Amino acid sequence: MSADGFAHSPPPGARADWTIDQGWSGYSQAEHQVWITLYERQAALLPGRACDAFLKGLEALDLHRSGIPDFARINVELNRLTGWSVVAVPGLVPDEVFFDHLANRRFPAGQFVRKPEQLDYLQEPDIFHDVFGHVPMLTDPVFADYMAAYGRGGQRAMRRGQLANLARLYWYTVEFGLLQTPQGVRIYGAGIVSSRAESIFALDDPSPNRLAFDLERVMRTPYRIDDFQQVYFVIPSLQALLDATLQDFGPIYGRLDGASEIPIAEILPTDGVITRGTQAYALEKAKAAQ
Ligand code: HBI
Ligand code: FE
Repeated sequence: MSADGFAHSPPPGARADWTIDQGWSGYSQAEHQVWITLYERQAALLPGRACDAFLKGLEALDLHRSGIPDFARINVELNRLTGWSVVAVPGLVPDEVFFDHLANRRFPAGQFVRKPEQLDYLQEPDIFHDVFGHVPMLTDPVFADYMAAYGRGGQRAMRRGQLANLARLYWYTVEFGLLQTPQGVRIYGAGIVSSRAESIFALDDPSPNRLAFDLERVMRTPYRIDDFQQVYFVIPSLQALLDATLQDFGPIYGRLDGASEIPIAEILPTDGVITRGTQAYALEKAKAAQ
């Protein structure tokens, strides 16, 4: 039973766990070309922006220019490295299905490819967002453990009605996380690394806040689903992220129950500030929308 109380049944053609066959031989040349165009744009941009674990993962899985990867091929190496595998799904799956896959080291990746006119942004994760954005980090043993721990945490959070807080943790780490390194701040979040514009904005633009990661603070912070983030959280290491999830969330959930949401652009006196943003981008967009 999912969080909204309805038992979701899988769409026609999908198995009980919502997986489908990738059908790699069925992709058209035009679909492979969309992957190639996106891959080349990001491959040119990310050295010096994406973290080492991500760049090493791209190489390890041989995700390259020739087109959409065949999951059967990349799973051999991914499995050997961290026990993870990529499974194809038709699109977003119910939370309880999603968490069960993660807890069992299966990453559910959209099987479909965005249209050429959606090159810059699409709301629903397609195969480029999922496989280029998320899968390379799963070759890193520490991050791979974090993602499995997140899946188990999600299952517990559902039982405790804490899904919204846990979704914020996912959003500000797995999707939009930044990592402090001796060479400077680098990207590990899939939502950033799979987007040309946000790969630039997240590191270079003076508009967003960049704050030191703090698990409880992140769980109180709403996020944007329709535009660039107004705040990014920076972890000191992947190990620190994993360690943060290995604690008992019980007391945290207890404190969160009474805590108010933190306005998205606010900086608290207790925050570790890496950059104090101008919020110029978000203010500009809000004014234009009036
Ligand atoms: N399903 N396929 C897929 N991919 C996701 O990233 C995903 C999902 N279902 C739920 C979900 N993400 C979010 O609610 C997570 O925060 C749990
Ligand atoms: Fe994603």
